[in-house]
Amino acid sequence: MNRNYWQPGYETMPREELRELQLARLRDTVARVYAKVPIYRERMDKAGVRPEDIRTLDDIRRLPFTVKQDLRDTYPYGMFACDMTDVVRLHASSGTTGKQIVVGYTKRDLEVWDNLIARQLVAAGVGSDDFIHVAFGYGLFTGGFGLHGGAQLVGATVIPVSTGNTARQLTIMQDFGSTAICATPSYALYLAEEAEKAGIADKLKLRVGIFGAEPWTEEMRRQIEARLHIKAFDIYGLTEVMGPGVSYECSDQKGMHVSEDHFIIEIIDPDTGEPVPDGTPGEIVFTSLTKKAFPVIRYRTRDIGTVNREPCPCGRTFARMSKPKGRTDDMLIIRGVNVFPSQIETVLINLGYPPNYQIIVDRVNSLDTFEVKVELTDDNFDDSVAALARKERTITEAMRSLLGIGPKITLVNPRSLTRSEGKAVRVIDRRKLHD
Ligand code: DLL
Repeated sequence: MNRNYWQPGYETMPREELRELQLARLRDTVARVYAKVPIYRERMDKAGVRPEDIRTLDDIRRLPFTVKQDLRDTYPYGMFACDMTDVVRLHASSGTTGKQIVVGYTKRDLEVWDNLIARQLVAAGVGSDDFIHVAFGYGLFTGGFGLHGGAQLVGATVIPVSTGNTARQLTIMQDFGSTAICATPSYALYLAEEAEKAGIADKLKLRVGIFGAEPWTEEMRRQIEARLHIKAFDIYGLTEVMGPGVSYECSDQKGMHVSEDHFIIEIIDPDTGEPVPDGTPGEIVFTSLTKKAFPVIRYRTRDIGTVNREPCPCGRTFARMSKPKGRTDDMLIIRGVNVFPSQIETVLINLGYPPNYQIIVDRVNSLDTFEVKVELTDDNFDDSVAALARKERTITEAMRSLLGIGPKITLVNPRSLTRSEGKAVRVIDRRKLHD
């Protein structure tokens, strides 16, 4: 058996068969949510669609969308589709605004979840010989426990470190011989920085990293790979849909395979809700096909990406989604120009700066101000005032040519911006305070 598949029967299933499986599972899910979840039944009644109207996969478009607000409005258990006695685990997403949302899993849901995580670990070449250092947060966040279950299932030795206490993480990595690390990319980079400072970056046994939970660029991937001496893989997921485990990279690394036997992916125009052609960017929408406790129908993720259904050299038949470029709600509109933090990251890394930055947007006399704080490295930190000013101008101009708008650049001391142990906070938008 090819070591890089966990469940070859599903991962390489001919697409025609896969579509049949999806349709059967979709019909089952729609019938269940119609019977058990009032908000789905009311929405479907209003749209004039009944479960038996779902006869082909295209009929999914007749179903109403679900959005995060629906989860908030039904907080905590209003969208659960099974008896609470069958729910064996809860997770939650804190979110930066508003009430948190709660999701749940039955025993069977957890088994599926473990298998989906196992798929992505195995696709990254991780196996039973590995020592997997799980530095995603354990707790209500899905990252820690999600990776944990899958890592155990493949028979690896799991090191459930969770986040925090970076010095201790490095000691554990060295002493326990961690070979694979799972973390947010920003935390991985922080670990790399601290490992370099302690002079142990090239003494670690790490060989592979599995990263996700926040947007990161290809440039960031190269940095992490070079500094931790590993190969880095991208994984994607969200609490509402499952947590990690929704899509994963194979060794070809040209997009993330969506586990389509468990989820249907659609890409829509966020303004009209209409589907866009494959390859065209739009909002990613997921429908779960097997979840029992917390199924979701046409959940609008607010992540922006594309889908590619061309065959992949790895043999998997699952469609691939692009790295999400960012969320519709992460996109900044500054003086009428759309700016994604990932674009800032690309420019900085290409110019040789570390990907630690902070974007500060404000409004002064009704005009947007746009500042980016950029960290110097130890190598260039002693430069003269004139040299620093030149550097700031160079960065401003590089950003202006990419974005059409040039931020004020402020160079700050090496390692002076706050590091995050989970998801990095890149943007401070003070305009909200004036609204
Ligand atoms: O971040 C689940 C997760 C944990 C995924 C560990 C991967 C690894 P939430 O906290 O609900 O769940 O955040 C979900 O994070 O809608 C995306 O905007 C973003 N995100 C997750 N993975 C990626 C990725 C977890 N690989 C939100 N690239 C999603 C870009 C990602 N963005």
